[in-house]
Formats: sequence, C-alpha cells, structure tokens
Amino acid sequence: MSLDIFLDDQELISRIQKLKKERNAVILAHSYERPEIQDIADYVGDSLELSRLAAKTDADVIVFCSVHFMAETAKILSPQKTVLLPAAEAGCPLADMITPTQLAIKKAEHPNAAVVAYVNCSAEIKAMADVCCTSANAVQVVDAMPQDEILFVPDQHLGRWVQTQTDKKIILWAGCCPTHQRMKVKDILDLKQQYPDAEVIVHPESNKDICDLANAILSTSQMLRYCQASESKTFVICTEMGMLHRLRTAMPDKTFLQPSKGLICPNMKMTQLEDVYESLKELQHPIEIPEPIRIKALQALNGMLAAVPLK
Ligand code: CIZ
Repeated sequence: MSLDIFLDDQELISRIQKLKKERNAVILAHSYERPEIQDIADYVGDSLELSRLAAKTDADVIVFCSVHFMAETAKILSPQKTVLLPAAEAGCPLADMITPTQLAIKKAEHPNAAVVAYVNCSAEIKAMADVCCTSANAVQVVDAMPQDEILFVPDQHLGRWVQTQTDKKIILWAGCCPTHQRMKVKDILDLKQQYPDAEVIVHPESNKDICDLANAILSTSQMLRYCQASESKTFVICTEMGMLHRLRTAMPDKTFLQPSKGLICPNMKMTQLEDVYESLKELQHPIEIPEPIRIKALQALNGMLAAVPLK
C-alpha cells in the first residue's frame, strides 16, 4: 500500500488535478458516486451520457468513477483510449444476474424474439443482444424493433414498466437492482404525509408498488431535467442517494428527500479520492475487452443510437 493514501483531501485533490493535466486525462463520475467524487469530476451524468462524452473528448485517459459495466461501455465506444476504473472491485449485482450461457439458452427458447439489453450488463451480454437501451430510451428502442416479441434483459422491473408502455410482447428476465428493491411503500407514504406537495420521482428499476406511487417514472438524466422544469419545490427521489447530491448542486433552492433512510449502492460508493489519485498515478485499472466481443457490443450500442438518436 502506498504511503500517499494518508494525504488529506485537499492535498489529494491538488495532486489529482496536477496528474490529470500531465496525463491529459478527463474524470467522469456517475450520478450515484460519492459527493466528493462528483465534485472533482469534469462531468457527472448517466452511464451513456458519460460514455459518449468519453468518445468525444480529446483526452488520452478516461478515469471513469463508476462500476465495471459503465467503464466497459466507454471502452466499447473508445477502444483507442485508456479507460480506467479506479475501484477495480466495483461491480453491479444486476449485471451479474445474467451470463452468456443463460442468455444463449433463453434465446434458443424464443427464436423469434429480439434481445434488447439494458446497458446495465457486461460487454459479453451486449455482444449477444440485437440492440441496447438505457432507462431513458427503453420504450422507444423496443417500439423501433421489427419483431413483435422482445426478450428484455436483465432488469425485470424496467422490462415490466416498458410492457405498460408498448403493444409488443415483453419476455422478462428475472434480474433486479438490490438497491432499488430496498425501498418501502410505507416510507414513501410517511414522507408524503409530512410533505403533501412533494412530487414522488421513481426510477424504473423500482418495484411495481413503488412505481404505483410515482408522479413520474424517470431515468437519472430525465430526473434532473424534470425537477428543473417543474414548478414544485419538494421532491421525494426514489433512486440511489448519490443522485440527491447531483440534484441539490444543480437546484440549491429546491428540497430533495429520500425514503427508507437513504438508498446506498455499496459498489457506487467504493470509489474514494485515494482511488482516483492512485488510478491516475499508476494508470490502474485499465479496461480491456477482446476485440470480437467489443465489435459486436458496439453494434448493439450503435443499433440503439440509430433507433433513438440522442438529443
Ligand atoms: O445507466 C445509468 O446511468 C443508470 C444506472 C441509471 C440511469 O437511470 O441513468
């Protein structure tokens, strides 16, 4: 272990800034990351927004403060760049709920179905899909497919919500995000009693009973825009608690609350300032994807952009 990790935060931040210049690096942070990581990032956003920024930037090194599948998505889009995941162990339980073998079996059971893969999955699963989607564009992507049957992987709750918005037949995969599953109806109703004017904003990875309480069901990037446009002053935000820092930073005059004593994704909280510093200093941990898998995964991501061009 390097003695550098005993540096105080101010010293760490100034060394991170210096190394960033020397390496010609850019720091990206997902909206679920710790506040201090969001604050040092060049950009904060959802996984696809950040990956697209990574592809556009002139930086040689992308420090992607997030979980493994997100940094992998950036590498799929930018193979020539060095993409680093500061906390090597930061994974995603939802992404781990589907393996290539399991998907191959399910595809054989439903030969006429198009496979639509939520971006929260590994490069191998993206490579086996017909197209990818995000929580912001899942309905449009599904509707754009020529097939009437859709095998939607790996999040059952996003798939179930898409089913309420489309005439296509959605075949669900049994995956879920353990963090979103922790929310309780009673906690939201208690907050609503305390703040009757608050709007309840729910992420579509949530259970149906939580979605049923929502004023709006939105991805993280949509939440930001919705709260900015809304005349409401108070919001109950039903997604990982890092999003509250993002919303409070963008709208200091509005109030953002969380049910269930705060929802924390342990993987998203793994990245600390020390990890970002070590990552830039030692160029660790680089993401590598075998080229045949990367090319196929890229086709699925490009398929999504062709179906629903990003604004
Ligand atoms: O893809 C993302 O960034 C996630 C996990 C959620 C969202 O709604 O943006």
